[in-house]
Amino acid sequence: PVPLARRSVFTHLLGTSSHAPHLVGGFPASSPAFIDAATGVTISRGQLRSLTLQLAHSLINLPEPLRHRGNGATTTRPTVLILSPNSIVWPIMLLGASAAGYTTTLANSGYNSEELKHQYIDAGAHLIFVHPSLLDTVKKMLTSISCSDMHARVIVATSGWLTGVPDNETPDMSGFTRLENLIGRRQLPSEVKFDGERSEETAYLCYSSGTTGTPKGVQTTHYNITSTINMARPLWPNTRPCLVPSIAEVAGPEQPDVALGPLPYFHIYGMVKLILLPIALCTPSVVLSGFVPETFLKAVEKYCVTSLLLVPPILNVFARLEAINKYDLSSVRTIISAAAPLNSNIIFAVKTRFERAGFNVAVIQGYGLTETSPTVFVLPNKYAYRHAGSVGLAIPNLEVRLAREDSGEVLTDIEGAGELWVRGPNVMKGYLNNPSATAEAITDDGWFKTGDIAVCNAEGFFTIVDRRKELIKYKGFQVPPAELESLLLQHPNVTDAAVIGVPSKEATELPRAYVVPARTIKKEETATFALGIQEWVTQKVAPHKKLRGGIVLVQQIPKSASGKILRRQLRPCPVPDINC
Ligand code: 4UV
Repeated sequence: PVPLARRSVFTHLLGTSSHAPHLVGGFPASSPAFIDAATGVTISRGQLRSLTLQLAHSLINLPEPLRHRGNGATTTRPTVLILSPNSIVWPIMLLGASAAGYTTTLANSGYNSEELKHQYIDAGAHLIFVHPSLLDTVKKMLTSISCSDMHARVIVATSGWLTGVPDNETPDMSGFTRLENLIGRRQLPSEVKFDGERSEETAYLCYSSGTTGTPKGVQTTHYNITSTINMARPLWPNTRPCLVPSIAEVAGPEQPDVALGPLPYFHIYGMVKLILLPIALCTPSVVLSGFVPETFLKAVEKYCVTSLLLVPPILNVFARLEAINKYDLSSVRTIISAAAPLNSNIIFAVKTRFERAGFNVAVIQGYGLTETSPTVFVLPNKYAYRHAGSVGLAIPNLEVRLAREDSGEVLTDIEGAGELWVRGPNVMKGYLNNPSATAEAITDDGWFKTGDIAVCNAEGFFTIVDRRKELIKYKGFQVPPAELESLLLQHPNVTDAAVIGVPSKEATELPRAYVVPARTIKKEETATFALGIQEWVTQKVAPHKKLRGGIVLVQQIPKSASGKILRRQLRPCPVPDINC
């Protein structure tokens, strides 16, 4: 086991002592923390700490009514929502808000105003940090809930003041507070007060559908985060190096580690692996928004990136990408894939493609969930080849077991497949305002049921073989079928619907709807009818939830006696004759 700490996320990562003010979180204040790929602008650990404290100070000193909106949610903590693609100001917002004692809820930057409204209200948020390009979505959302003091609730997350590249000013931005207005000019406290008791407070609130239903707020506490960081940290003082490596251990001490990934910061994978863990390890993290292969490879070459954090669909692109030959990628030592299953053929194809270009990389997998903050398993580099396809070993301090899906009985036969249960300090506190979903997910004695089916070999290496839960993963993004089903039921021509994921090489899974039409559809009009529904859904959802797997018209949806959709019966459904 590794030592765990009951402190705030801020103190854990950016704490300093008056005896050693040149150190921030134990590393030199002058070390680079974040590098903006587009401009090369770098913020050091010292700057990050100072900017974070300035923002926290401003948030703490906001007038009382702005700190507590109380829009019906049961949370008493002030809560800020971030809606932004990746940008260099993200770490400042993320840490500044938690240093101020706020809960931060992270919204998918592809959300439309309706999807955003659900999260804003459910999380009990009262402030919003929004990227200038998404201000319209926020205004529409706040107008729809008749917000009377919009200008006080919204902070535009400008970054031009830091990068020197002017933000795209729009007339809409006038009258709103900009991020730089909350930074600078203030006398700062040298530390943020935080006692250990408060480490059970919610620091971050990402949304996950869990095993069933619509997205729920996952209450990730300060303790969950400080634990997950320590559990993933490699050579923690006074402990022996553990078998499971972190980014830094994999990269080795001789070359400074540099991390890069196209992962969105609003997802737990991006937040922890590209923002929080790099700070803890003093690993510069390169900030990039979106994935354009050549831009990505250019950044790898320019910033001598050692660790790439990816999702399977991007590895799939790499497996075929000729452009790999055009760049000097010799700095790369590890490619980590997580968030969805990765086929071992792709692992070998990527490794071979890099080898042909003259670069030797290890391609490994991690496995985790929003609810486990996130890491559960990592495959150590040295086993990358021998155990390709496995998600690896459980990280320290975590207990894992495989249980029978139906009875919860613990499997003793290690060859058998069972539902993966985990227990440890990185397991969430529970779902916000949803005690029944929490009780379903976490047993009385603290075991969290992942909803994934796994096997374990005699050496303790786990492989994910199936998913018990409803969740669909499109390019690593969660698509909750229940959300699409309830939307489809609002369509006047639909009487019943079920949504499942169909396998896709490019995207892992594509959401497909099985729909019972409200009237008889003639054979020749089926394509138009289905297309109409597909387009109707497209207009109402974020891009990752589009019904890219098509629509299948059926007479009825298979259901259990209690009315639960029997998704497995839809799964082997032969290629439909009525499809679009
Ligand atoms: O809640 P979520 O969207 O969370 C994630 C988290 C990914 C990780 C994993 C390891 C890390 O170290 C890390 O930093 C981030 O995706 O979705 C959770 C579900 O995604 C599937 C599985 O069904 C989870 O319940 N999933 C995640 N990783 C894998 C996976 C994997 N390697 N193989 C198969 N399925």
